[in-house]
Amino acid sequence: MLVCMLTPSAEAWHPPKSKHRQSEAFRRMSCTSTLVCMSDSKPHRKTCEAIDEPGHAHALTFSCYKRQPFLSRERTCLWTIDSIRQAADKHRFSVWAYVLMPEHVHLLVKPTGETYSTSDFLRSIKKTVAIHAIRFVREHAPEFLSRMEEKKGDGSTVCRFWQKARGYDRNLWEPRYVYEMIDYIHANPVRRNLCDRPEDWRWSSAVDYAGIRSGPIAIDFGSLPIDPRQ
Ligand code: NI
Repeated sequence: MLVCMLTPSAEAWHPPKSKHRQSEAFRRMSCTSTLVCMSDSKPHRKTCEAIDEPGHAHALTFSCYKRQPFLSRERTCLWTIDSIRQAADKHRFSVWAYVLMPEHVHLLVKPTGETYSTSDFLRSIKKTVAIHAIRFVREHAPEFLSRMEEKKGDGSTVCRFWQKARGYDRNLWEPRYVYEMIDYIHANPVRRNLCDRPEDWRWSSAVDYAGIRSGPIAIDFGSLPIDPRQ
């Protein structure tokens, strides 16, 4: 089904072929490489193109420019949270799970419409955060600007908050894999020893799932499939 080569550990995230009648869109689906963020010690530098297929959820991963920890500041996390909320609203995506790590973001979303564009949704998130961040740095921390600058071939420079590559996008449609992905997303900060329990991380939907409180992004539990493991 997928053109990309998979490591054994990555295979776990790909739903079995036999369960899904492949559409033409899926046969055309290609991954430019193999990323699965099984280990956060490795950069998320690879990209994968998925298909905007009705009824599918999308697991998205995108990174800060040159994988720098731009999301280690509260203000950038708040901009990103706000931007995800607005983009979800505008592009009609339900948010199922998320985590903001210091240098990357994992997001599991489910489009609510029959037609949708994950690219437009993602672009909308990234653009808003980048505008805020670059404006802030120019005004308040110009010494930081060089870390965001990319030199172009013609000698000009552009400022980047996000890695230029679109990031990673995986289609998910089987409940079992949806819930494995949710657990995987929430476990990110624990694997990195940033906290003891997933729900201790401020920038994550783990608190919503633990029933502790509502986190900063509303999780659309109503649209989630039933957890087959229960
Ligand atoms: Ni990760």
